[in-house]
Amino acid sequence: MNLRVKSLRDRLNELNIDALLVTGKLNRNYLSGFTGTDCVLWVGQKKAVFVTDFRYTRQAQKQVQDMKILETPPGKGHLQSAIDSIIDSGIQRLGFESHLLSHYHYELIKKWLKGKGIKLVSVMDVVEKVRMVKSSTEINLIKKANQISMAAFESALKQIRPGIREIEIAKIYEEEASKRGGEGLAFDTIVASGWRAGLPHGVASSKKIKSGDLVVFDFGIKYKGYHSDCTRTLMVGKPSPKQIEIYQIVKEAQAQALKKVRAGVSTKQLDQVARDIISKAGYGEYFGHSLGHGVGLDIHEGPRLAQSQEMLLQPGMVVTVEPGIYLDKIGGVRIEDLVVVTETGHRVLTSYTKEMVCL
Ligand SMILES: [Mn+2]
Repeated sequence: MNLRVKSLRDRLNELNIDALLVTGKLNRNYLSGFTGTDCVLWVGQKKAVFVTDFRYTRQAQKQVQDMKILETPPGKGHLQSAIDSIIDSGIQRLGFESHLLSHYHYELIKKWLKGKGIKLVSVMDVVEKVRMVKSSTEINLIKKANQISMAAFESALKQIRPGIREIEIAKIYEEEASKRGGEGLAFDTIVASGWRAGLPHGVASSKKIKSGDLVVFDFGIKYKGYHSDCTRTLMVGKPSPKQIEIYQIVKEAQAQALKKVRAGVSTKQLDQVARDIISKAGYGEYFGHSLGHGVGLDIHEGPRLAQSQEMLLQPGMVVTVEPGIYLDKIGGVRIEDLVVVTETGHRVLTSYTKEMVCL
């Protein structure tokens, strides 16, 4: 039984649609189990249809569960075949992923549906909401991605010294991750040193690391489609009082927010815990991003731990907790853990110390 499809079916009624047309790549793969690329699917209350073409039919027969597999003939697009099968199925209200369907394709669908008595209904983040709560299989894949990533990080860390370039450190991390089974990067590795540590997303550059630099190292990989995400900030040489001060504030904000992560806690409230600590210390305006985000098939997915999102955490969600302070010239600090939400609290996956490490 395909539980993911079942969860989606449970939501169709409240959305007032008979079926959902799924065009987003990660959503298609998530619902069907298919790991290839070209396909479209739709899920109705009684029926689910998966459309691919000759190149993928055999793979789909092996991977796709509880869906009728349709092979689109050469010269006809997947989307059109999917719409044809919808027309034949008696569906009246068809939901589509408005955030993942291009205007061009929307217009095409409208044309194909003309006079067929089917209403197109715009919906958003329906499958994404199902994806937020991970199964134990998914959590194990994220754990594995994280293990590989942490080991690669600890190797790369040993090479940080004055004179080496940020990009060299990033490459060492990336190579070490591949050697251990990593299947690509979750995002461009951030190694941001000195003044560049003040750039929240300072992707590794040719800048040489020097003594007196804080180094923000934000890294993650992919493993069987799932992502890992971690940040540590290292000190090269002797820290200044200001560097120690901002490090300690971020560390405290991270620890206090992390402590409160458990099922039933509001995402907005968690962000507030960290924000209050940083603001009271006088650095509120230098923490210009939200506290964290969900991690799964996508590196940034729901739930967002942010002022703009009021949602209660549920067991099985996997989120980051990553406050930061970013200053001009002096640089910045971010500390990020990847955690699994449980009924009674949370499990931290990222393992490296959060004390200030001076290299
Ligand atoms: Mn992150």
